[in-house]
Amino acid sequence: MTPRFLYRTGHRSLMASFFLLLILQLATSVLSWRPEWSPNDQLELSELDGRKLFVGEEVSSDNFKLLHTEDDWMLVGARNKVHNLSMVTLHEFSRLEWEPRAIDIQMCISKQKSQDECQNYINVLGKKSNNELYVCGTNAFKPKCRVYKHQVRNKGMEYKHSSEESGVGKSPYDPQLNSTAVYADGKLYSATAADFSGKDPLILEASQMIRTEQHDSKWLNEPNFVNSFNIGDKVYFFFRETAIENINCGKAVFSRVARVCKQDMGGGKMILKKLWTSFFKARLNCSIPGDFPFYFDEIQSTSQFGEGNFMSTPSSANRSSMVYAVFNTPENSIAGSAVCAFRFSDIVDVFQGKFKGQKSANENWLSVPSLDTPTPHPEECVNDSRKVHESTLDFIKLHPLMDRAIGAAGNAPLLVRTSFRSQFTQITVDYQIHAADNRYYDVLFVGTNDGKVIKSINKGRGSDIETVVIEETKVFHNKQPIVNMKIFRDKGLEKLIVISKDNILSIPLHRCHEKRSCAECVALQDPYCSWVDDQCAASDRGIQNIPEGHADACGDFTTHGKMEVVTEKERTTTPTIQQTSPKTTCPPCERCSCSDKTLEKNSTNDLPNVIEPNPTPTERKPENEGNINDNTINGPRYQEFTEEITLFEAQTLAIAIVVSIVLSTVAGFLIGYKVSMCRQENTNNYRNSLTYDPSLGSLKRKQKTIDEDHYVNSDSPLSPFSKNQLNYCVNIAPKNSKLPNGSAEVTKASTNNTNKTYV
Ligand SMILES: *[C@@H]1O[C@H](CO)[C@@H](O)[C@H](O)[C@H]1NC(C)=O
Ligand SMILES: *[C@@H]1O[C@H](CO)[C@@H](O)[C@H](O)[C@H]1NC(C)=O
Ligand SMILES: *[C@@H]1O[C@H](CO)[C@@H](O)[C@H](O)[C@H]1NC(C)=O
Ligand SMILES: *[C@@H]1O[C@H](CO)[C@@H](O)[C@H](O)[C@H]1NC(C)=O
Ligand SMILES: *[C@@H]1O[C@H](CO)[C@@H](O)[C@H](O)[C@H]1NC(C)=O
Ligand SMILES: CC(=O)N[C@H]1CO[C@H](CO)[C@@H](O)[C@@H]1O
Repeated sequence: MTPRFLYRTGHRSLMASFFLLLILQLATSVLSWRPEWSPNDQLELSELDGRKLFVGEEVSSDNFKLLHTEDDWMLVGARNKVHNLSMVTLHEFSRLEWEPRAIDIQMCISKQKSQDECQNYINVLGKKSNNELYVCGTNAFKPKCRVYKHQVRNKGMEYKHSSEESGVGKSPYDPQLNSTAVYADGKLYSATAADFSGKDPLILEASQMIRTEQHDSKWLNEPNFVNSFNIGDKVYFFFRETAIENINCGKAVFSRVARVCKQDMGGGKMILKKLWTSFFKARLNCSIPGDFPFYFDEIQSTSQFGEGNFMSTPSSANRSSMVYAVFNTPENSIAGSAVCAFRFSDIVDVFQGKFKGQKSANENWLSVPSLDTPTPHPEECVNDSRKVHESTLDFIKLHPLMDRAIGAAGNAPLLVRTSFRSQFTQITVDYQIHAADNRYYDVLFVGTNDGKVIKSINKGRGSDIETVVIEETKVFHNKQPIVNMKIFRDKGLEKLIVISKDNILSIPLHRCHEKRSCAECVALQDPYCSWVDDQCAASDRGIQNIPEGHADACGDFTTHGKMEVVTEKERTTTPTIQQTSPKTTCPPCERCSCSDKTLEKNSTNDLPNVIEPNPTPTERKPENEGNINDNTINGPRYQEFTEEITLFEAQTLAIAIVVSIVLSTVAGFLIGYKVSMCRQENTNNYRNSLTYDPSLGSLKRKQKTIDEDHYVNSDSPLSPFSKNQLNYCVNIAPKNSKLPNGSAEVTKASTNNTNKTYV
């Protein structure tokens, strides 16, 4: 009522306040960092039904780590404990307790470690064939391993340990260190650091103590291990490390997958004695393609391997073994995260290919000609590695790195986010979900470092990737990073178990039933859901159209005369509230952050259910009259709307005109200002870089710069732009140059002048 009074008496003060408001809104929308895609649905924990919680210790950090899952239970390593939890209810079946001895804690504290660090964080667990558990922990910076038996004793379960041994090289000393281990065929394969300070990284087979070469940066160079897998006759390790092959062009971290043969016994008499003769690694290439690909170089985690396909497929035959991984950009560059998929066959292919090598210590790493590679190819696992010829062992010792990088399936990321607010930390994949549109989709669940889970698919049917972000769920409050995720499916139950350092929670895989109309149901583009029997349900039959997000068949269920009238009214009012964004698409300002706006506009076109502050109460109302809860939620919102309608109706036109004049003035000023800023800051050298068009999730090459110019420090050696050029200088260096002098000169040139590109 007050505003209406103001209209009549004081137009000036009203206009002034409008003016201020608009400037504020414009300024914030121009300056704020906008997400480049919007999920079809956004929700918070409080909205989720059927969730369960396990909190562990209340007072101290648990440092949860998912170690093993089987049937309906899982083993979670924690501070001085292993919890055996039900995956259905998250209640604790039993627990194993293992505290460090007081004297070990004292020793640890005397070495300047904190009370919290000087606990036993359990991080390795293998289930032996006789159901005994092999368990290792940091044990107050004095790693130890034990064998535990699990017994039923008067009413409760009990764990008893039968033996204890050193855990050096199996568990890290430091609970913060990123390490991984896999128990395969009765042997433990671990990737961690074998000393107090974390300076001696290794990959170890613990029964014969076969390890990687110590302090050899060619083998492992400041690695952060992420995951490990037992596949066939080999064990695979995923990690990131400082790239030795790039060192001439500046320090950079690359992502890798390495593999060793399970039956490796180390070399013969002298060379590679007690060391792997089958350790080879390759770079993982997760990048946005282009003349200067934009790399996401730092792997954070991987999913499990599964039979899948990065694109949707019409047949259950079109799948192969895959793994998905989450990558970040370096901390001191543009903040970005991406998800890439890798085919197992592509990984194997690269390991069967050429090696990278260095003619001498200061030269570039180049492809080793096949003629210089021993036969049979050293990649093959042999029955007795001690009998391998010495010259082959010499070659293996000097050439742990494969020449080619493993390309991502589809040659591009499946999901990208550039944001300072959050980055991806974890991923799990529900492989090949059969949707009601009769296609199969790999559904990705991506965890972030601010406690959210993003659910996404690639709806693309061919080689083009078309990302759909189905929903973004805030799972943990207070921004706890997600450290593990696991899909649990049993006896009709389906859920996603989400683990942070201090909490374990389960959420539904889908929330189809919350959509009340066919249109909403289809607009969600969720392969789990479809409109069947007059409701949105988890089903693979019924009405669904994932590529389009709307289905003509829905028409019969939604359109009613009365509703359309209200929808019309709503349409006329919402623009007066959000009118700033469509108007500031500012074509002259292509290079500045204004281009975000065009993107956003497109994304709203494509995804009908996006950025609607009020989820169209009008559509729902007639359909769920019986649902009291829903009406109470929607009621007040609906009323607000109608009030605004009457309030603005009288003077809408006049005000709209005034407002648009003011707006265009302000916008014009800001755009001009931005353009001038852009001109100043854009230097010539990244004019040809590539931008990602997130509205569609597809990749577009544009002859303009990435618009976040003020966040890029082109001088920084680690900024992605300069780095890409540096990579380029290495990769392009003459591969077949037979003159050693020639290649030495190129090396020099490339180190001296980083701006040169050899094209
Ligand atoms: C965990 O608890 C379940 C249910 O009681 C039990 O069947 C399973 O053997 C337990 N696992 C371990 C390793 O203790
Ligand atoms: C382990 O990985 C996390 C996430 O990638 C990182 O923030 C942390 O610094 C790493 N820890 C160490 C000791 O490098
Ligand atoms: C990585 O993949 C992209 C896209 O396929 C390609 O353009 C680029 O050359 C690759 N980089 C390396 C180092 O293989
Ligand atoms: C699907 O598989 C069939 C044979 O199984 C193959 O011919 C076809 O090319 C595959 N399609 C795709 C898109 O992978
Ligand atoms: C390795 O051993 C397996 C059985 O132990 C045998 O079948 C195979 O022929 C052996 N391979 C070689 C190259 O000796
Ligand atoms: C980049 C992009 O896809 N732009 C599209 C935005 O939407 C308009 C129509 O709404 C298309 O013409 C553009 O190609």
